[in-house]
Amino acid sequence: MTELAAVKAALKTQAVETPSWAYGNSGTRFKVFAQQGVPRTPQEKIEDAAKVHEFTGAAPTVALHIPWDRVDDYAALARHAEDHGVRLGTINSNTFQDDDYKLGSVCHPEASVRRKAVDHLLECVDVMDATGSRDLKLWFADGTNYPGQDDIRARQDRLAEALAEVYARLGDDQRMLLEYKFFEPAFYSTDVPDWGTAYAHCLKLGPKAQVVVDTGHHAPGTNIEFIVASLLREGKLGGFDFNSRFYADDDLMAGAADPFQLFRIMYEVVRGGGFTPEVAFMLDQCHNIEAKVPAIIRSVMNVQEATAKALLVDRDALAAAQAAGDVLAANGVLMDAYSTDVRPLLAEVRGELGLDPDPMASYRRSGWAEKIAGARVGGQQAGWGA
Ligand code: AOS
Ligand code: ZN
Ligand code: ZN
Repeated sequence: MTELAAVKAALKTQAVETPSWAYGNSGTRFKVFAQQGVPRTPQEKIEDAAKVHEFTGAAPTVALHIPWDRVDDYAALARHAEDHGVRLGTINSNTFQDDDYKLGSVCHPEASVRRKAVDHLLECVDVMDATGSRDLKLWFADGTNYPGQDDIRARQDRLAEALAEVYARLGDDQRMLLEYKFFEPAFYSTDVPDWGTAYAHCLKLGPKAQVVVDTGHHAPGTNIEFIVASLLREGKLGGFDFNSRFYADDDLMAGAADPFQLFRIMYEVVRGGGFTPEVAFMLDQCHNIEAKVPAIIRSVMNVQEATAKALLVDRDALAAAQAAGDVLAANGVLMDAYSTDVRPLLAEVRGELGLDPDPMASYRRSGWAEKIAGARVGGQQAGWGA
């Protein structure tokens, strides 16, 4: 196989999971702008996700969020997905949208609230059993707003206890992905603020516990690719929540704010052997002012472009320059790959997969946007920004 053939073959295997909540209305605490044609049910969110897959060929699964996507029959929902050419993916839990969680969920000082939170997480594993999902994604809004508000260390003990109970409930082929975020909604201390904390908990729990890196959850200037390299080295990178940020947890389209950063991350993924199904590539975004389905198509394409560039890095030339201590040559090798226009290559890959080379244009031509605008009245809010 030529090198280019190997790059194309790898690109054909790429799978980016899209989040059900990205299809719903969303906004900030200032305003949620309703859009026409927004899904009213989990089934309709899946139908939109299926469109993203139909035109990109690279988004075969859709993540669910419980309770936003709660249904009576999850097996039937999984069949609905399959009927539309996609599968249900990661199950996202919610221990942040209930009055009981004002002081936290699994880290709450009161045992009864912790019990309620853990029961919800266990319910999420029941859902996974029914949907056939592999991963449970855990993001905790837990933390404190004021110094002295609660015992930081005791909260870690409560967290460890809760995680251990959920871990014990996982089936042989199931995993838990622990997500970290440095602040928000808590403003003084967050109980899982960084990859070190997530890693320490996952290490203690065992191989079915893995860290998930949400690209928007770091302080400005953080070298995210270093975190990715380190987690991969330790066998603890479970996946990504891709999105872009300019300021905080902006949840803009992946690759929109800083495509160079996305490339550097994908390079470390490729370099570290992480371009495998063991690492879940997910989007975690909200499209507040732009049309949702095409924004998600664009995001998938942005991830594909960063991946293609990462795969094109001449690793031998890079290693040689690095070994020779040739700083500028090494940097040049990386920049050559980043500066390559990979759009023709991806168009070719799509053509070989029997897809239209231009997903955005083919989506526009499909008439789906007009169809859903006419058929769906009273679309659902994603759950954010209420
Ligand atoms: C919150 O900031 C996180 O990024 C999450 O991954 C969250 O769990 C997701 O947006 C769905 O609840
Ligand atoms: Zn996230
Ligand atoms: Zn987030």
